[in-house]
Amino acid sequence: MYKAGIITLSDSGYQGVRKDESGKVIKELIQEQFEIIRQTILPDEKEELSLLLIEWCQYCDLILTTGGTGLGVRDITPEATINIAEKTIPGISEGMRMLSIQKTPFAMLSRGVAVQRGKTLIINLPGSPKGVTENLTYLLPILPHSLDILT
Ligand code: MTE
Ligand code: CU1
Repeated sequence: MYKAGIITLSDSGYQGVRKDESGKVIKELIQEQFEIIRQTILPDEKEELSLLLIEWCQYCDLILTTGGTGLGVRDITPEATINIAEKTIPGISEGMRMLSIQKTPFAMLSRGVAVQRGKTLIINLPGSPKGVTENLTYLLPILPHSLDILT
């Protein structure tokens, strides 16, 4: 089984004023196919996320983030991810937006990226539980082959 890490980016989730529904949804959706070895909530801080991604890339084959992909001043997930990336994989994020735009035009506002660092695949999902479910269900079938190529 490939090893996965899940990171929720949310200032309010980090402070404990909001429940982390999206992180929970990711866990439920992937736990049969992946061994989840790390799961946490971070505030929307670029440097903090970049450092954690670098660390987790040593242990995880797949890292999924949720939240912080929009246009808010505090939304820094794509930038923090690109900062530590070796390659970007535009097709994954293009596919996610293509799918999501058919459900809501607001999907145009998600700036999430998918990248490779070492043998790890990192994918930014939007913050809402609905967005997570829609995108991850669509993505799941291509993940095993993507990871086979990386490792
Ligand atoms: N994608 C899907 N599939 N479903 C959604 O409801 N919401 C959008 C978008 N992507 C949405 C979606 C909205 S409203 C925003 S603002 C962006 O994701 C960014 O969300 P985030 O900042 O929480 O990551
Ligand atoms: Cu929005």
